[in-house]
Amino acid sequence: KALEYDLRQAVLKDELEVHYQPLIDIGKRQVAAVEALVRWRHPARGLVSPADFIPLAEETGLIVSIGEWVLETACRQVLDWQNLRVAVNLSPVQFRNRELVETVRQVLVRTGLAPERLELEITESVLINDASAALEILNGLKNLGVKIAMDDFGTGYSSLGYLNSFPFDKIKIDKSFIGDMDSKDKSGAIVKSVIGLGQSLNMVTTAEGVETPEQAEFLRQEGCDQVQGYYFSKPVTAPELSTFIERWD
Ligand code: G
Ligand code: G
Ligand code: MN
Ligand code: NA
Repeated sequence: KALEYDLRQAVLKDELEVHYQPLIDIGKRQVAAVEALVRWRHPARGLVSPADFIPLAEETGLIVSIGEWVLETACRQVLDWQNLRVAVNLSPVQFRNRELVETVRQVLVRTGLAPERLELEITESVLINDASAALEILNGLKNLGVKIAMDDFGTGYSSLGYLNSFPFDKIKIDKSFIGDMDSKDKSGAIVKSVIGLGQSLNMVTTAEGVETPEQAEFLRQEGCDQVQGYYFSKPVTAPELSTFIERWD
């Protein structure tokens, strides 16, 4: 309860921040996009991880206003970074809200961001409950011109039917597979086949949780399009990301 009160205040008191993690295009050796990841700078607790407050925000419905704030902040911020795209995570709770498509449309209008520079990341849990409602919303978002990414691919049920039935532009291979590649032969084989799957379906493939040069090299050889992880950069503040981009060029 105390945390719930604090979280309501956090929105009003401007205690939330968006951090950004680069996604590197392996072929072009360029920063292609950034993923927006919310943080809470709590006056007493310090920097609170979203893993510790997103569930509460979802239970209380606060995620709808927090999510809209993250979306608008990230869309505005990425205007500073020439032609980079920005990826924003959507909660299943936001997806249950019929207003989502209109909210995204309005944020694009208010910020003036070109729709194709916005990528919305969803997990398959969004699709499980009511697939036809989810499809309608996804099609609505696609009609705005934004891109849709399947996040954490390989966890959950990972029904291949989802890739068939929903208009995904990108598959993000879950970091657990990348982390296990060194120790488990099977993980390398799985990563390889998901990259192949993405290629055959004309979807961009991104590997998350890349922490070593060996992992990055394996992914390059296998034709993965983008890599993201601590090996390149952890999620950082907007000014830090500007520095990262300058150094990269
Ligand atoms: O950034 P970090 O590694 O701590 O993220 C932890 C979890 O919180 C991840 O699953 C991530 O997708 C989620 N998360 C981070 N930012 C947001 C956000 O703005 N909205 C939603 N719904 N989830 C987020
Ligand atoms: O669930 P989602 O994929 O949106 O969340 C991304 C999460 O992964 C965030 O919590 C982010 O901080 C974390 N992350 C980003 N890069 C790495 C990495 O290289 N290794 C690990 N272990 N976590 C990472
Ligand atoms: Mn994500
Ligand atoms: Na993920």
